[in-house]
Amino acid sequence: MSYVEDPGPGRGSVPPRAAFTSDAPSLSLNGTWRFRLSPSLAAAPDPVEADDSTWDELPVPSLWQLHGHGAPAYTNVHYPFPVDPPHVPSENPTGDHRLRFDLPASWPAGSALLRFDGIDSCGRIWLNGTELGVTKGSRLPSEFEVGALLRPRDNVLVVRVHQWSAGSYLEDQDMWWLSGIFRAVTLLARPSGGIGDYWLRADYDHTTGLGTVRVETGADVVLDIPSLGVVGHPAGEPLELPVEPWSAETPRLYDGTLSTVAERVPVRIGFRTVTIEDGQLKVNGRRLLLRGVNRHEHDPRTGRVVSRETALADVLLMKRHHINAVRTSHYPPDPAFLELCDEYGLWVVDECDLETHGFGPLGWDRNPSSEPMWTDAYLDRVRRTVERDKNRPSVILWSLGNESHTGDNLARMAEWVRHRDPTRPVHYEGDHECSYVDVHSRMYATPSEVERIGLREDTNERRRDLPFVLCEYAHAMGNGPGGLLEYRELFEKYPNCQGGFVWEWIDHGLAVPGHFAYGGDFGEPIHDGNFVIDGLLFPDRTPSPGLTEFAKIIEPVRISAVPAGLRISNHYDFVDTAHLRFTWVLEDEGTAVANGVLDVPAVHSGQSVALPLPSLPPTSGESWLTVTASLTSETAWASAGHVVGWGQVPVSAAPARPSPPTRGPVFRTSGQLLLGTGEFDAVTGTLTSLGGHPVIGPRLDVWRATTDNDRGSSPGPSEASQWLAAGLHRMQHRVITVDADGDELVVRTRVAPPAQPFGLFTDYTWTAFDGGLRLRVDVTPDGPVPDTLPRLGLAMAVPGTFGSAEWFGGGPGEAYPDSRQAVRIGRFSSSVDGLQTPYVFPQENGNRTAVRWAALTDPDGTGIRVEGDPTFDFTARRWTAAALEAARHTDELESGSLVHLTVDIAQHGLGTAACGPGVLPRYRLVPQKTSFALSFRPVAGGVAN
Ligand code: IPT
Repeated sequence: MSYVEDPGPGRGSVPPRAAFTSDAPSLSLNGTWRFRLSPSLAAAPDPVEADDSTWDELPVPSLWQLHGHGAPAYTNVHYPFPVDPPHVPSENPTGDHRLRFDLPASWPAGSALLRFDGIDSCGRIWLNGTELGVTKGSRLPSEFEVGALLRPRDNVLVVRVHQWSAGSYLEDQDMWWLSGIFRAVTLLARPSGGIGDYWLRADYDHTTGLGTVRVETGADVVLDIPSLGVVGHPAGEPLELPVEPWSAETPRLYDGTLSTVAERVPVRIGFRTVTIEDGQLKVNGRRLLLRGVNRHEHDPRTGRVVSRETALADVLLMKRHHINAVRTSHYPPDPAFLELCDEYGLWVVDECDLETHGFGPLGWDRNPSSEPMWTDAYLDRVRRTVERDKNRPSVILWSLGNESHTGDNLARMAEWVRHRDPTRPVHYEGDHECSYVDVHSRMYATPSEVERIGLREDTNERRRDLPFVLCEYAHAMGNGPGGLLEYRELFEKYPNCQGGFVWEWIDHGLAVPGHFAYGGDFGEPIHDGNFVIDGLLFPDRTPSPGLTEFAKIIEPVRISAVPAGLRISNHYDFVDTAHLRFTWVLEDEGTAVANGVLDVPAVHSGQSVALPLPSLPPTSGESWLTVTASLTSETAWASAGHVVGWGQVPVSAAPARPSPPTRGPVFRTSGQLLLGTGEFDAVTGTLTSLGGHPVIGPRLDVWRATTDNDRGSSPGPSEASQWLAAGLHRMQHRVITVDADGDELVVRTRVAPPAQPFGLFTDYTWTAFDGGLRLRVDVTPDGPVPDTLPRLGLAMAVPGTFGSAEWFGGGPGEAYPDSRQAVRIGRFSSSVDGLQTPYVFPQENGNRTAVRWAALTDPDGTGIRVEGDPTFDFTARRWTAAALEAARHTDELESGSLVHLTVDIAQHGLGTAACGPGVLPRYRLVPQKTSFALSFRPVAGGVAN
């Protein structure tokens, strides 16, 4: 059997060992290589004897499909090739890579290792004409001994990479299929008497405050930790000493050195102990609450080639959004990422490079997890994971892989891990019985399922008594996730429910001219469309509203209104609030009128204090006190002033304003009705002009451009399919009467879709007052209306010149009923263009909620203003909901000559039905008899609102 289809591990490499650097010479072989792509192994000429002068150039590391050779392809679960294990297609794109290199003059003779940090999916390697071996396990390192083959000048390194191999059956993660040498290539001199491998175990006893450090390595290695006064401590001997522990909140690392006469290795030591006690996962004696995300490695231009700068950008964004944990879904990341997790403080679930999901749709028949021919590959993969990352204090759980069902090979992996590293528990979600894992893990469980787990009603006693985590939840595809608050409440209520990891960190969109591409955009015959666009970050790492919401949900300091004033609760797992400064600002209808500093005693982890409000000056309008907790001084990951928590206390409600006297009557002219500042069409009764500005509508509207979650089924038919079947996107407006006698204009209509017996009786009652119009809308469902509506409100259009928005209400960002914790009440402004959230796959977005009033104006301040009774939601965009629904990429949305405005009394929630539970009952918009009122005023230029 060809090495490509051999289900076993690669061959020829040295045993796996820890990733580390030392003072021994090393040579990066990253750079410009020669490259030739052949359509198959059979068609690929000998790469060793080849003349590469006619080959293309290719950067290494890279993925060749992103450099004009072949094309990316995306599938989620399905293998893009016949499921015929361990065979792969004969048409197996084969990329030959060649590099000529010289050694630095100072390069020492003797042993040297050639290290590959990642080759996708299988590489065969030759140096100076001698074959070194074969790599498999795309996101795992391989090292080959090359000392005897090196020459001072003109070394020729040849790496033949196959897109498909038997290993591809174990690498069916939900991501792009991309191939190449995508992580670093390094030559490492290995001095004789040097440090081949080491395991630096640093435990912490929270009852004594003592750390214990012990180095497992070869003989004659000594440890120095200058800041702890440790000098020349021999490896193998435990050493106990008082230390500050490491945690994600206090990532205290001690710099040290391991040395022999021949080599020095810098080490960074974090003291911490992971335990499972009383059914809880603890570090240093404290229960953890994992406020985590699943992180794939992604860059919109280079794919899974992720630089240290990009990894750092991820870590900083996570820390600044209060995220404290990462699951490295679904493979070990570039080693630099874990070093950054150590340094900045993140709890890590380090996951092995393993997923066989494509067997799922086949009933798991012939699934590698239970076939003996794959056992060695499974063990090889977990061994390389654990050995590589064993020195990272941030790693607190080993995860065997993802979505590979269950089987002996997984149980064998767990057994190996437990034996090799008893200090870290084993995670794997697919062991539903929890027979070989230490943590009970689920994905996308509903809040009520989590509640049952919290109540420990499980009849499986072993599983019942384990700590519980959601390794995936809150699928962040498109607009969403909705419903995060309900999970937080459960994690805080049940000690065994220890949080989870949002799916997922970043959209995997690939940058192409004009937009980000997703599955199907490269002509793939089978693909899963935009299911790969499901992150909290847009592909370019701009935070999406979902991340802003998640950050608010998990903020470590919570500030809330209580009858006596306000409450400050510390939700850190370890630290008190002494590093924070509390400030307040009082806003009168969104304008700051007073501010100050709040004197807050240090609140311990898990504790809270109630405080009276500061003394405040009187205000005249609706006013809110906003209290903010921010960092007093700079940290490694944020500057001083970075906000870690905030809350609002209502101080005074808007004064009751008597309704202004009405100004009638309605006049009729030719084809028009005139009422106050408004002109109406005499036949349809719709407003055509307000204060001289042409307008269209407002008319009842219940449609929104469906979100990925609206289109998701959870299970059962999606909301979107029900709405579409009902025809909610094409309602017709039948005018029953237009009654224009006296001071009121009353328009009775029935709004209904074609082919359906149901409708919504909708009455519009217009009155005029000095300076504007008041509208009351009464909606009465008639007949068998659908179970839910996307939204309920009005749609209208105003001149495209009204491109500036200002409002008093929820902001600054978008919000929906089950995703609205991140907005505060204030006065905000934005361009209409700036109100849009550019979801990679266009869909409903940009809703502003709890709005008291909003104005849309031109650059001179001329426009219209809408006032709520008391509040409304709105969107304003330069295209219709129909255009938004039809668009498949952001650059298909074209601005027209109008601004389309929706003004709603209700929106349906978002939910996470794209993968997970749908909209919870309390956030569903169920049609019922509804009345609401709004006022419309023209605004004159230069006049303040
Ligand atoms: C789950 C996968 O583990 C994850 O990789 C991703 O595909 C996610 O779904 C959806 O985006 S598995 C699914 C069967 C719940």
